[in-house]
Amino acid sequence: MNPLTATVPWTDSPFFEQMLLEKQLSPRDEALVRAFHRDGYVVLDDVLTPEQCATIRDEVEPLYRPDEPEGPRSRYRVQDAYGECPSVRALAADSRMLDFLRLLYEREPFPFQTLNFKYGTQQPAHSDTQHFSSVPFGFMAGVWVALEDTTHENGPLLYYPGSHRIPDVDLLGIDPSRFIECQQQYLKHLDTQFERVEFTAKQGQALIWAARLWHGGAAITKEGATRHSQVTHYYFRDCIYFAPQNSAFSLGRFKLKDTFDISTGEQIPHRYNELDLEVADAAEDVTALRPAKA
Ligand SMILES: O=C(O)CCC(=O)C(=O)O
Ligand SMILES: [Fe+2]
Repeated sequence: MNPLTATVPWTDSPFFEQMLLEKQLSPRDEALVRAFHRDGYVVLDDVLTPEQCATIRDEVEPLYRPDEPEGPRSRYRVQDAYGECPSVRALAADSRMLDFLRLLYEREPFPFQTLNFKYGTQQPAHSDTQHFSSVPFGFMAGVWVALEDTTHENGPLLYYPGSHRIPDVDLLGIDPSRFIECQQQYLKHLDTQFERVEFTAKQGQALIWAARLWHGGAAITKEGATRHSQVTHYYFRDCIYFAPQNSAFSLGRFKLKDTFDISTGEQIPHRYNELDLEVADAAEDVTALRPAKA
């Protein structure tokens, strides 16, 4: 195991420039990786053709539930449509995305969740590590793909370049409601410290965000306007996967997330780099881990 990348993705490392030099990437890859390091996200063009976007939209359409305002499957959102829709699964498992994530993280990525949206989410800005985190920290990424053009009117994705440097919230899992409160404190400062960008995406474009990049959905200002899009969330191998709310991760107690690679169905074990782990103690859903006995 490379000690420089044992605790932090190399794109987030203070030694980034030196490591980049050693890799001798193509000018295109170097520019993309440098942008990801600096801004916490990168945009890729033409990931899908208009026909492929239409296929995903058509396959997912019957899964929206017009009578459900919120929830994993609702009038505007379908979680894990990959189960029913081959096109959703194919995008999640797209080898160009996996190759690029390998380059950014130097670890084996696997998709563990998909979200399809028919309308803008209008979600307040957040870091996805609020829901899914990892040890070592930062080994999670989201890939957002426009399945139609987005404008300032149809509730575009918004994000704050550079906000991936804001540390994670750790309240030791004492009171989950305080977790949200703490995030809201961060939110108040975001607009004063970081530029707020609305992503007016072209159909087929993808935006890859680093685990801690703050992002959300802007307001829909044209009533009824759709904003078809797909998000795939990726973890990377050889990490502990956990939900920070209800975890006391600084004390080594995790609300673990059992994850599997949605492209293969393979369950991915919690590991710490090259170390196999076993449960040391489990109480009320909170688990302590220890190195597995050989
Ligand atoms: O598409 C959006 O508006 C945001 C989605 C999001 O935050 C996510 O899937 O993590
Ligand atoms: Fe998110």
